[in-house]
This record gives sequence, structure tokens and C-alpha cells, in this order.
Amino acid sequence: MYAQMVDTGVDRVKSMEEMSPEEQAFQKRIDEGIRIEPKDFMPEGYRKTLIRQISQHAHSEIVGMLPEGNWVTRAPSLKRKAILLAKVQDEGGHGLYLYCAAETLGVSRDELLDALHTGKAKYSSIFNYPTLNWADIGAIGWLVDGAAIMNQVPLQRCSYGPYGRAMVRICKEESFHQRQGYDLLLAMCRGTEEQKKMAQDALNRWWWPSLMMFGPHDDQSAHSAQSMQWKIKIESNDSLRQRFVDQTVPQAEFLGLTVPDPALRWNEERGHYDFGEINWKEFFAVVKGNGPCNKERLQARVEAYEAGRWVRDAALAYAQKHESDSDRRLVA
Ligand code: FAQ
Repeated sequence: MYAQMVDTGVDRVKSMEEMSPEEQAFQKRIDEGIRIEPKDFMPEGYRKTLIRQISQHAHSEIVGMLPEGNWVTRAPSLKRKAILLAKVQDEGGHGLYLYCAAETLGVSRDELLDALHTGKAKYSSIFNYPTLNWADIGAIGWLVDGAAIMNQVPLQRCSYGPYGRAMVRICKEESFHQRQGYDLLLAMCRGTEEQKKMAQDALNRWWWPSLMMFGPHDDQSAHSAQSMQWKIKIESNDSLRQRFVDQTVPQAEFLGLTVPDPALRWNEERGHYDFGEINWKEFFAVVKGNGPCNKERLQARVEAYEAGRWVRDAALAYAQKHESDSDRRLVA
């Protein structure tokens, strides 16, 4: 139900000699760090790969509103409710910038949403996990936004102009999101014993799914080699995941929480934390549609789309009326 059905037509990376003169000139521009803009020549595989990645990213933002939106009515204070509302709204805005960036590649928003609603397009695995207690909202901000920023900061240098530029604003907002999550957990960890237990429980459930956000190991990653040659991806899945672990473990220690990984230890020689293996069986089950909340998430998006149909119809009718009124004025 959930497998990506966008065939990008790329099965291996071409060498310079195998490329057409147009493709060689394109690759040279990329190597020189010159941005590609919507009207420039681009190989079909580049265009399709971008549509796949940007639309998956956009879908992740709007599906990502659901687990947190679930807690807006149950936030423990007016201040926390206002912060959470603003954050969820920001995620909706990120989705819109990203859909606009994808549209510059010649695909319509209706097509992209249809791919999401019919299960042809993916969104991040992380949003198929439930938010069971208030500390989960802190864990999402700290870990999920934290992982998203780690991945998105390099994407500001993506070779495709509209995507890289959308990422600049998104990253600024995500860093506030991460701080609000950490601040929420800090308050809970300095609170009662019961609150601290809730925070530990949230970390236990969100740690491994957050590490999965970076995707499969580099040697299992179908798209990395080509996407890195085209600078659609700037850093590899494993190197970003390692950086996330290195940055996050000391933050957990400061909170007084324990990362749920018995294999986790500082490796003096490597200058990095060693950590345990991800449960890839779980990752692929979630990606294929069999995670705890896949069906619920998709159903919520489809229902929201149907419920908003009258607004789209009214806006279209208004625009058409406006257009025919101005046509009449022109004729007169
Ligand atoms: N979930 O060859 P690779 C956020 C798929 S935004 C589901 O390594 P690629 C903000 C992948 O699509 C979070 N599927 O793929 C927020 C491919 O399948 P396909 C989203 C995954 O594209 C915070 C297959 O596995 N961020 O959180 C996942 O080179 C809080 C092979 O993998 C972005 O989308 C996964 N985790 O690298 C909102 C950033 N990982 O398409 C609300 C942009 C891999 O062939 C609240 N995207 N797959 O069927 C990227 O950087 C890349 O697309 C990666 C995957 C790194 C995610």
C-alpha cells in the first residue's frame, strides 16, 4: 500500500564519459556550485529525484502536524498551548513552501496530494508512532525536530535553488521548535518524580525511531550515490545519524535521562559515540505501511482534504467570477 511508485529512472551513477554533452555541462555546473533554477536544463532523473524527495518532505511536514495536533487541546497551560499551536502551524507552512518548490519542477499540487492520499508517496517513518503522553511533545521537538535540522542544514546548500532557499527559512523555525521541545522536557525533568518518569518513557519510545529518520545505512541507500553526485543530498545518511547521536547524548545527560541503548559508549579513538544497531525490520515495516499509526495518519489526511473541498471550490468560483468580471470591463 505504501511503496513509492515514482520511478526516477536512475539505476546507477553515470560517469562523465557516459553522459551526453548537455548532461556533462549540467554536472560541471553542479560541481562548480552553480545553482540550478526551474527554467534551466536538467536531466529527467534529476527532476524526478527532486520531485520524489521534496514531495516526501512536504508530506512529512503536513502529516507531522497530526501527532502533535493531537495534544493541542490537552496542553497543561495556556503558555504551552500557544507554543504548540504556533509550532504545528509552522509545520503546515513548511509543507506549503515545499509543495511550491516541487511545483516549480512541473508537477501540480493535486498530483502530489493524490500520490499521498492513494499511498503511492512516502512520508517520514517517524510520524507513524503515537503520542501517548505530554512528554512526547517535548521528545518530538527535541529529537524529531533535532534530527530534521541535522538533515536539513546541509540541504540549504542543495543544488536546486527553490529547495535550498525554502530550507533556509525552515531551518530557522525548526531550531526554535527543537528548543521548545528541550525546554518542555527540562521543565518535566526538574519537576516531580512522576514527570521525570514520563520524560524517560518518551525518550525510550522516540530514540530509535528518531535514528531511523536518517534512512537506511549508506551501503543500503538506493538513492544516495546519485543524489550526492547531483548535490540533491549533501551528506550521507550514516554521517548525519552519527552527528545527531554525538550531539544528542550530552543533551540527554544534562536532562538526567538515560538513552535506551546498552551499546552506547564514547569511542575515544573515533572521537564519536558508538551505538547499537537499529531494528531495520521495524523500519521497513513502518515504511511499507505497517507501523502503529500509518492507516490512521493517512485517513486523517484524506478526511481533512475532503472536508476542505468546499473551500477550494468556493475560492475557484470566486477567482473565475473575478476573471470574467475583469474580462467584461476590458471589453467595455
Ligand atoms: N521514512 O535511498 P534512501 C520533519 C526511504 S521533516 C520513510 O536513503 P533518500 C519536520 C526512501 O524514501 C522529516 N521512508 O533515500 C517535522 C527510499 O524509498 P523510495 C522528513 C524513508 O531519499 C518535525 C528508501 O527508503 N525530512 O521531520 C526514510 O536518498 C516535527 C531508500 O532510502 C525529509 O524528508 C524514512 N525515515 O534519503 C515536522 C528531508 N528514510 O523513495 C513535524 C528530506 C528513507 O525510493 C514535526 N529528505 N526512506 O520509495 C531526505 O533528506 C532524504 O529523502 C532521506 C532519505 C534522508 C530521508
